[in-house]
Amino acid sequence: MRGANDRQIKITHKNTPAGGWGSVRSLANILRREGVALDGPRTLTAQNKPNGFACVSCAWPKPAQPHLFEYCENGAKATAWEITKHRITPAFFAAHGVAELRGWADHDLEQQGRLTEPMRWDAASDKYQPVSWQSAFEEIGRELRTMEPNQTIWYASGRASLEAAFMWALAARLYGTNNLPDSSNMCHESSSVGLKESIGVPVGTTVLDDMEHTDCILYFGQNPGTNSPRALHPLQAAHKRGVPIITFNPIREPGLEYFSNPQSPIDMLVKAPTPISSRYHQVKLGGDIAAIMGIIKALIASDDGAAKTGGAAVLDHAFIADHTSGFDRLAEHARTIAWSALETRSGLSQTIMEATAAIYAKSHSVIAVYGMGITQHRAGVEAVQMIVNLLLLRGNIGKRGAGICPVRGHSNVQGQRTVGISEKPALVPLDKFAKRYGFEPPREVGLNTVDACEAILSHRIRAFLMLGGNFVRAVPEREAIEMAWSRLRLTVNIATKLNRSHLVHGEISYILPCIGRIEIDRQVSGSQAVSIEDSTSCIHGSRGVRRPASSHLRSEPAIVAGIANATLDANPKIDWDGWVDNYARIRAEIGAIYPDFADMETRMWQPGGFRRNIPASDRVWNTDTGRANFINPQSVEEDLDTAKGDRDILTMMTIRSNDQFNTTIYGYDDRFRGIKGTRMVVLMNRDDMARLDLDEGIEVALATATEDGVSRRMSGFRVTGYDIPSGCVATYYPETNALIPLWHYASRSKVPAAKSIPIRIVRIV
Ligand SMILES: Nc1nc2c(c(=O)[nH]1)N[C@H]1C(S)=C(S)[C@@H](COP(=O)(O)OP(=O)(O)OC[C@H]3O[C@@H](n4cnc5c(=O)[nH]c(N)nc54)[C@H](O)[C@@H]3O)O[C@H]1N2
Ligand SMILES: Nc1nc2c(c(=O)[nH]1)N[C@H]1C(S)=C(S)[C@@H](COP(=O)(O)OP(=O)(O)OC[C@H]3O[C@@H](n4cnc5c(=O)[nH]c(N)nc54)[C@H](O)[C@@H]3O)O[C@H]1N2
Ligand SMILES: [Mo]
Repeated sequence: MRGANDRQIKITHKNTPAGGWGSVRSLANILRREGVALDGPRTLTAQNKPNGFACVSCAWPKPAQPHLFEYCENGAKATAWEITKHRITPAFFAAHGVAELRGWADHDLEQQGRLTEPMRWDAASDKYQPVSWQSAFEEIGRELRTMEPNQTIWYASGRASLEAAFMWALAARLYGTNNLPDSSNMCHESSSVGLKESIGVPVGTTVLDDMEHTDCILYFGQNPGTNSPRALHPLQAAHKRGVPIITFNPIREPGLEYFSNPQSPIDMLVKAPTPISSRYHQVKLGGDIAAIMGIIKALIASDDGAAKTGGAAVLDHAFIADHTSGFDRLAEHARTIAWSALETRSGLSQTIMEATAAIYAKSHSVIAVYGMGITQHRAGVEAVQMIVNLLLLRGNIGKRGAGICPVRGHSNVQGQRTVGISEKPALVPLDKFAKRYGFEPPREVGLNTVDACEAILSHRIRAFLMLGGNFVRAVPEREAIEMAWSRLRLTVNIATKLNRSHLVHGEISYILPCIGRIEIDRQVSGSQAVSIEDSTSCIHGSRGVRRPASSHLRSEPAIVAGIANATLDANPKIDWDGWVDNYARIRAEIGAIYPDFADMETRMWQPGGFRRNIPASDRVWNTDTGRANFINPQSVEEDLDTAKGDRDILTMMTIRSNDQFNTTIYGYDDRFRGIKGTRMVVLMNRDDMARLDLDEGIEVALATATEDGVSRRMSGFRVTGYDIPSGCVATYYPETNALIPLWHYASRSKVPAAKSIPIRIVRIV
């Protein structure tokens, strides 16, 4: 095994621009490592192409006119990871017991390659042993039939197709539960809750075309260089058009500073990367609400001034009058709040907030883009709504070149919610399900991710079924969760790669390996296509191009059908096997329940996909007031996350490196941030280091600074000086998830507040 000790650690303290030769080299290395250096590049040419496959990495939209190579470094890495030549066979599990594998690093587990056969954990030998699909389904069905439906959880990570997701949600409801949490509960649920209240849709309002027609882009807490690199193309184009791009982020993310397009020979040769952000403001962690309030305060002051002097209005009063509700309360709040409070909380000066307001006011059409830096705080929902407030002031929703753009994570996470994976029955057309399939769906609210963790900790759950993902690694409170997990009666993991969740298992545990989206999915009626919905609500067809990693694999729809057949009573209106024979039949069912999806069979092949109806994009507001709501935030000055007054308590964000996809760790380098060979760093402001007497490079422990009687502590972090606001630190996710209390989440959305964990640095003596 490759151990941490064999790696050379090198920290250069230098940011590298996104893209460029570094990106080309990094991709070549990974293709070589996965054994696909020769045929991998051909597969990549089908990525995000009409009639090709939709990238398995992020959810950034796929343009109608794709580039010759419509993929980025990280999308290509995700492809290489899935099409790897490496395999985990039953011989691997015979050689390595589960207790031993639990000691392996996450990277090493997934690096073993694709899972190839269904496996069942054998208690006597503590090993996973091969099992037939039939007996796997029979035992799972037998067990589930003995349980109360609400004692089971049907989790989905956001990658599975619309077809698989629809079947998964339907199977869970026929079985009798709305316990359908998904990765979105840890991600953009703050958007789903916040946007629904503000503008009546739980999703963004922009499409790619808006990027081409915008006059100004505001970027809050999202890191496109690493997490949605194809966004750098439209950003680069916008920059070249002279569009101001104003970024708010505690750290200077290289992808938001400079980009060298690896697909443009000129960019690569002239060696001068294009700047991306025209202004970069290093806001304090959780300081966005205050920063935006400052911008709003400046806008309202100018508008009030103009009203007095008879000058041109700064706000779009006609839009505010015709389309919105709640303006006066917000305006009053902005007028009265003190600049000093806003400066302290945001870490930005009044001048910066006023200058941003001036640029915003000059721009006809403004887009606000955001990500986890906004949603993963205790006030995550309010932060989302604050961005909407800013946009509404000048009618920047529902006009070309403007709108709100949450950047979703997993490639189909938004789509899974659209077709029924939700713990909230109010969001699902249950009556239609009841009518079409002749059953009474459960009506009570199910468990979201945090609730599911609580229920597991209090031993109320007997079975956990996982359609993709790595739940135990992704959630907070890792130690307690791992301990409680082994008390589960049944754990079922539908997966492509081995991960920690498979090793921390229940009394009966199965690994059910599935084919990936890049692979050819052959069923009775021939090779099948699937579909996904991107961050801009466009639905795309996707067709695999590679031979499956093993002949024993089954598709996700086939596995869901296997579990459903073994668990549920026969239903004459549902032909699980027939649906699997021909996925067009599943799409017909989706279309029958969700009218937006009618005729998706042909429309999903339209270049750029087809867009669902998003009423807010047309200024139709499905909210409680029938208008777009300005929502006045409660917590502008207050820091909900970290106790005030104690300067030894720092606020920690957990971030992604350039070499990972969530809990999948491709490697130990973060090229963009100049960190090589390790992920066990704590990035700190140098003044804080001096104040706390911490030298560069020393090893420290981190302890969660909460007073709930639980001690959460991890050691082995290397102090690393970094350009980050004082009082803030950064570590990598998922390593530090053990430090996040389960109760530390966004109010109302319950998204774990993974970007604002109060911690203390503990010297090791
Ligand atoms: N290659 C790759 N691609 C991915 C993923 C991956 O792991 N690897 N993950 C996918 C998934 S599921 C998701 S959800 C997305 C995640 O994509 P992002 O939303 O970019 O998530 P993070 O990497 O967690 O980074 C959040 C950014 O917010 C900043 N930030 C943190 N706190 C604050 C704050 O209080 N205010 C502001 N303004 N900024 C803040 C951080 O510095 C960082 O730049 O990416 C998806 N795409
Ligand atoms: N501290 C901290 N915690 C976080 C976050 C953070 O920023 N900080 N981010 C949160 C976010 S935004 C998210 S989305 C969650 C992610 O949580 P999850 O979605 O649960 O985790 P992933 O790491 O994306 O799941 C990886 C696993 O998915 C399986 N897989 C990959 N492809 C497929 C496929 O095609 N089919 C199937 N069936 N399985 C597949 C593989 O076995 C792989 O091991 O983590 C959250 N946790
Ligand atoms: Mo995510």
